[in-house]
Amino acid sequence: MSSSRLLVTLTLVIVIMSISYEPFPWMGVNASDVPTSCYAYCNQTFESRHQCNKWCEELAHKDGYKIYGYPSSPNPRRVLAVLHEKGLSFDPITVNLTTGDQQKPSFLPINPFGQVPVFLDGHLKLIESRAISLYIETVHRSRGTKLLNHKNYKKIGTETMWMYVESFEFDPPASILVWEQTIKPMKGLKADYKVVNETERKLEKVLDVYEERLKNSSFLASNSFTMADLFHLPNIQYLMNTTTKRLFENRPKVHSWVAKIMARPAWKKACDANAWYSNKKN
Ligand SMILES: N[C@@H](CCC(=O)N[C@@H](CS)C(=O)NCC(=O)O)C(=O)O
Ligand SMILES: *[C@@H]1O[C@H](CO)[C@@H](O)[C@H](O)[C@H]1NC(C)=O
Ligand SMILES: *[C@@H]1O[C@H](CO)[C@@H](O)[C@H](O)[C@H]1NC(C)=O
Ligand SMILES: *[C@@H]1O[C@H](CO)[C@@H](O)[C@H](O)[C@H]1NC(C)=O
Ligand SMILES: *[C@@H]1O[C@H](CO)[C@@H](O)[C@H](O)[C@H]1NC(C)=O
Ligand SMILES: *[C@@H]1O[C@H](CO)[C@@H](O)[C@H](O)[C@H]1NC(C)=O
Ligand SMILES: *[C@@H]1O[C@H](CO)[C@@H](O)[C@H](O)[C@H]1NC(C)=O
Repeated sequence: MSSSRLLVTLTLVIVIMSISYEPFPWMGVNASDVPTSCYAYCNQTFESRHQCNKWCEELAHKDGYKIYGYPSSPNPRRVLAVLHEKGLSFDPITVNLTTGDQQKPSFLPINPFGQVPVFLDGHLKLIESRAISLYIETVHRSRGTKLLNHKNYKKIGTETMWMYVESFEFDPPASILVWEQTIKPMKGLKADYKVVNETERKLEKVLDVYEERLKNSSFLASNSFTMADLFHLPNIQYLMNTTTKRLFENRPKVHSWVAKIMARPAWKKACDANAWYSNKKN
């Protein structure tokens, strides 16, 4: 077969495929699985594919994001902070954690771990606040605050490293301290000060590392605010209302970092219960 005949045949195949099949038959993509605001997603996956962009246009903002959460609970706030940084709306679905709604048979099929947040984007369901945050940032990379680098491998490496430091070094002691000093008293239980004392020693070791790092860098992963900083906010917000606050204040660089990240308007909105209830669509 000559190369020009091959070209004609190939073109014909492509034309027939694109008129007789659903968009993206090669990917097995279900139209209802495409993210709400799918332009960025589309461009990332199918660079400059006219068909995809057209399709996105029809779907964009057809469905809103839905988030199961509870206004005062720390982990959903991580996702809310990302949504507000990106300027995205969402439909809040309140799961009353004080009455144990997260363990009810109606909620367990939604998240068998019995926890919030749960995030819905059409047919896509995600749990784990950090995974949800990364999904939103990836889909909406060119919208609102740029929370991660998506191009430079070394920057991606450094940002990923600090996100994991938060998850595996900072969060374990910080969430124990929040549990003992904030959640337990709310449930009418007494804090165990032996545990608080031991756990504070662990947190101090982490904050010493942060203090050194922040001598060289305005924020943990770079000189601008990133997802790595944002991930810390839910625990820090609560710890600043306990005696553990002094561990942050005793370290000047950590102290000013905390002040900067807590002052972000998106974070204030994430902590505002009224914003939770009034966020139905922009
Ligand atoms: N690793 C999960 C943790 C989720 C989590 O612990 N959520 C808390 C609220 S902040 C919860 O639902 N607690 C209810 C329970 O465990 O009964 C995430 O980051 O999303
Ligand atoms: C595609 O979406 C429809 C709802 O529009 C759903 O019923 C169907 O199960 C989905 N198919 C796949 C393969 O996910
Ligand atoms: C995606 O591509 C279209 C067409 O090239 C462009 O108009 C649009 O701004 C792009 N969107 C994003 C989020 O980059
Ligand atoms: C959760 O339920 C309790 C007890 O019924 C109620 O007092 C509280 O206001 C509810 N919280 C929210 C956020 O709806
Ligand atoms: C915490 O532990 C240290 C050493 O283990 C001890 O010296 C200190 O008194 C304890 N503080 C409290 C408040 O229990
Ligand atoms: C801070 O920068 C100095 C000079 O560039 C370097 O020697 C040091 O290792 C850096 N410290 C950290 C914690 O990155
Ligand atoms: C701070 O803690 C006190 C009691 O320890 C509590 O009454 C108050 O509501 C808390 N404030 C916030 C903003 O959580």
